[in-house]
Amino acid sequence: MTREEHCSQIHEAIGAFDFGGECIAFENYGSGHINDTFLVNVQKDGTIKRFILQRMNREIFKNPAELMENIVGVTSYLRKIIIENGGNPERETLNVILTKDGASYFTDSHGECWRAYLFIEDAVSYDAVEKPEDFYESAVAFGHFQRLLADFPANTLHETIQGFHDTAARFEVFKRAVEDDVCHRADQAAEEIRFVLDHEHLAHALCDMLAQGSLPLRVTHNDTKLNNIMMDRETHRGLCVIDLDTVMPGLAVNDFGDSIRFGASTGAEDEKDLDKISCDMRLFELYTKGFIEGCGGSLTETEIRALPLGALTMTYECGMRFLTDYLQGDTYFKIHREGHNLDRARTQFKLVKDMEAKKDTMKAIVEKFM
Ligand code: ADP
Ligand code: GN1
Ligand code: MG
Repeated sequence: MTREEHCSQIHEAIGAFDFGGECIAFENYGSGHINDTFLVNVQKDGTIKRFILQRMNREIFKNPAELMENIVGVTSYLRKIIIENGGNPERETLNVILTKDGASYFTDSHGECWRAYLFIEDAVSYDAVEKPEDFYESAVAFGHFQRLLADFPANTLHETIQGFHDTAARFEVFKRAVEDDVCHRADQAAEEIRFVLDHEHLAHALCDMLAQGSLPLRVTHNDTKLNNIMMDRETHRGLCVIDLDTVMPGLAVNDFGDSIRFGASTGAEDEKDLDKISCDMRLFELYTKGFIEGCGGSLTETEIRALPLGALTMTYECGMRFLTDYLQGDTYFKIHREGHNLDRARTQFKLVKDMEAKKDTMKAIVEKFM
């Protein structure tokens, strides 16, 4: 697609939504790995209002209607509770902007699907922890999010990505990718492949606990990266949990673990210098405290004890997903350089090793909060 075609596709999408004014500018926005995000400026009566416009990833989200049904369901549910609690529903939850036809998303002439949200003003999302207190606040907010959804009718939620955190199933997909080696990249990743195979127990531990009934299924976020939460610029509180594409029944310990994987790492997810990568136990402790508080006493003792395992599992799983994508030719996660997914996989495995070495410390930390 040429630049002009690309621009005209975005204009077509902008024209479809009921923004209540005239679009005067748009730009690429954010650093998510999945959707294409744009910031749209709309002028009305001399003032500028901002919106988020997203092209949903059709390769990944096969059923946009079901996806948007989940998001509309969850955000309207949250909206009610926020209003009851005297909060601001325009900032504390995502607000879906309908199309001029009253639909929750728009399909353009190329078959691409788009949605729009109110832009959450005076808030910021971080790609790395800048202040430890912010990480603590994000933990409270992610825990609170789960608690708010405790009574949401889980049976109304569609599974937007099948087996999203079924680590055991992902292990099978990984093994197939190694066998098929469609891009002839397995040689370059021999050490990382060995690491995944040697740690197969991590693919099963939580799945087994779930199957045995020792961990409850809850409505969880499932993608609790630090940049999936908007922090209030002024109060520094976790304001709004965003990126709701994977809100589905899941494990609380996975929500905890995914946050640790990303936010408690001392380096970026794609850092090439592995000496810079470790799991910061001070951040681990802050997050643990905040998450348990945010969950408001709803976590069981078994869940709390399994929090370190959640961190290990999510980090292992994410590394395995990056490596699978590298082997399959980078078709899932957006990449910005050659070998990007392999670099990402390497940081995750370095983190797993570091967490294994710090297992007793993590255990002692969570026990403090029992
Ligand atoms: P992806 O699925 O690609 O990660 P996200 O929904 O997380 O997409 O959006 C990408 C980024 O855009 C977020 O990390 C955040 O910085 C920004 N963003 C998304 N929605 C909003 C919003 N409603 N208001 C302000 N910023 C937003
Ligand atoms: C993706 O959408 P984003 O960038 O917040 C991915 C997560 C991974 C993460 C790794 C739907 O999250 O599962 O943990 O990248 N989301 C999806 O950074 O696959
Ligand atoms: Mg995101």
